[in-house]
Amino acid sequence: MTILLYDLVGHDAGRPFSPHCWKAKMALAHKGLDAAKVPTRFLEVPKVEGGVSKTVPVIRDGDKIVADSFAIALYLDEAYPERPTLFGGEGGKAMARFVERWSQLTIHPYIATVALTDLHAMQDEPNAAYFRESREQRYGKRLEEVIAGRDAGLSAFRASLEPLRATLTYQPFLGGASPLFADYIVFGALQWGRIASPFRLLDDTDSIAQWFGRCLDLHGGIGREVEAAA
Ligand SMILES: N[C@@H](CCC(=O)N[C@@H](CS)C(=O)NCC(=O)O)C(=O)O
Repeated sequence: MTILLYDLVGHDAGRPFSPHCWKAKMALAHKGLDAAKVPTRFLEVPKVEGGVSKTVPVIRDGDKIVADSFAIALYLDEAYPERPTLFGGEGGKAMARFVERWSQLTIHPYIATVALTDLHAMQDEPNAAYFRESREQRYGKRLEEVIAGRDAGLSAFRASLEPLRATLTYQPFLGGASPLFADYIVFGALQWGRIASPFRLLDDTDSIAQWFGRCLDLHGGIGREVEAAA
């Protein structure tokens, strides 16, 4: 039976933007599993599969429902052990958790501040109102005030990626010679920025931009099915 993936979209269902949903999509593709995407708007998230989660991604695989991108990757590796591994074993799972925390705590906050108004503009009216209210409550200021610091923060952001840049001098992927879920974690964050906002997070000559290009090419180039924001 085809796996269902609830995938966050705005008014254009052809431009799914969520970093965590991208992680899940890359994980499914890595395992060679077909998934039917269910376009889901912010206000629909609490109703997914009878309200199993406050967030997407959520997948349904037969009777099994799994929420949270990391839990989905763990589930897929356990349920489909004969297919290519996402973690390369127990140690790989533990280290992917470090990459997930690093991405969440170091990469996500800056991309969120860059893309907030663009993400708002991607929503239809009721979802835009929800997005503005929930995010302005979270940040304690207007979206426009949050993004005002993005130019000033760019060089610090690029410098904060040095651990990734330095790692890529040893190996083409975080997973080594080929990608693992750790790559998709960071990919998801940068793909979110690429789809939501024309703001240039990376210089083209940056080795991270080259690694990101390699990730966009993976699995038949699924990452390129959605064009970069212009
Ligand atoms: N730890 C979760 C985070 C998922 C998450 O934050 N999803 C966001 C979209 S990127 C969401 O569904 N937000 C719902 C909302 O803001 O109402 C994961 O990795 O799946």
